[in-house]
Amino acid sequence: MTHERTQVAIVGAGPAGLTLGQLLYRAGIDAVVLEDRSRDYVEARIRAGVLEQGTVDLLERAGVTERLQREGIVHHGIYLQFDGERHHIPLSELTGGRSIVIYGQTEVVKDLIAARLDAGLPLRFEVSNVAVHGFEGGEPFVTYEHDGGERRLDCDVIAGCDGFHGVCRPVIERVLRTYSREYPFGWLGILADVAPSSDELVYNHHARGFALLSLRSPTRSRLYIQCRPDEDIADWPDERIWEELHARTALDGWSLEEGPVLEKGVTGMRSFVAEPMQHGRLFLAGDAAHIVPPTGAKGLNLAMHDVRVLADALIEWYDNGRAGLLDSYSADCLRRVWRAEHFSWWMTSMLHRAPGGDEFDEKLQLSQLRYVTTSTPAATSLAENYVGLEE
Ligand code: RFL
Ligand code: PHB
Repeated sequence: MTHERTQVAIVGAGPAGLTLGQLLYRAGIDAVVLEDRSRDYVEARIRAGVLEQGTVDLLERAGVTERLQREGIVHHGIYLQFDGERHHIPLSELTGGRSIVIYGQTEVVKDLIAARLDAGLPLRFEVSNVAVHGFEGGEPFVTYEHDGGERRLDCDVIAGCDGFHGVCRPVIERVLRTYSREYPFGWLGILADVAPSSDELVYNHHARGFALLSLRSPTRSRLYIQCRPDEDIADWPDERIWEELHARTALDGWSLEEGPVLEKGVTGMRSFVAEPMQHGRLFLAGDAAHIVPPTGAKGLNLAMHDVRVLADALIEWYDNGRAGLLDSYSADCLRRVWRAEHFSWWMTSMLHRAPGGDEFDEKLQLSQLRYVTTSTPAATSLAENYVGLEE
């Protein structure tokens, strides 16, 4: 068994783990990041695309925004489409000038990995059998296998940034209270090699089901349609996906441009929160602690907020010996988590066709959509949640 020591052991090289690593590095705190997948796999995974200003600011603090500043696309609004009409929600106008930035999570992750490796900092891909120990006392450590050998990593603190299917949350299951909701639908998403047909994101309510028009760049569209949670992607040749997208987004005087499909997949939808987000010296951050359905574009942004709070708490602890911020870590994160949980659930309920639902449900959704697109206070509420509430 090879022994090693660091200050913070970070499990998971997603946006949460990698950003935490950079923030700590910049504060002079050592960390080792362990990831069970390969670098290629992590850099190819297509996920979120909408960054709140607070997320961009944090990446700036982490020193990884050179490409984001060049390639990120600032949006000042979104559209809600229903009943054959497209309505604009002017996010910036309603929130005192705040906006969102379109830049793929995949690109954020690539930038963070490059920064970490360029700085010569430890980031181990393809580790296996990761297990966390000793966090109930003062001497936590992580064991894992790498390059055919067994390793032990001693540390002061373990950051569980290993996503929803990771190992850190299950080991403290008995001290956690969990809250969850499964939705009876999923999203089928495609990345297409075609310029976006709309200048801003379009969230579509339709009798056939929800559809979303998003983008990754001036030449790449990202499009989603509501589907069954267990939908078999093999049943969806490209022509059928485009047909469905056309049907759900049709609008007089506007048309959806098609292009080669570069990637496609189905993702289930759930809401989930585990409380508290800490046990002893083990801290959970990001999807390891909570999940939101993607309709509010909040998952990545929440993960970034968690690691900001955690980094500040660790810096305070190492620099001044004060544990106050570490002790309040969970409570400080959960306030924002629950706001995002509500917003994501609300957007999801307003925009998706509920299987088994009836016309009454649809009438309520349409009434709510009409309200948020005609009442300035209602639109403002949506806008301030969408761009991300201030602390
Ligand atoms: P991640 O990204 O899942 O990273 C966790 C990492 O841990 C690794 N891992 C392990 N490593 C070592 N040992 C183990 N035992 C391990 N088990 C797992 C994993 O391989 C992985 O590399 O979690 P993190 O960092 O908390 O980041 C969270 C975000 O990825 C997630 O919330 C967002 O992608 C959610 N999301 C969106 N969020 C937004 O803010 N805006 C959006 O527009 C948005 N769109 C989306 C989304 C998620 C989607 N999917 C695929 C669920 C759209 C979609 C379709
Ligand atoms: C995306 O571009 O992947 C995206 C955008 C907005 C969402 C969810 C996903 O609400």
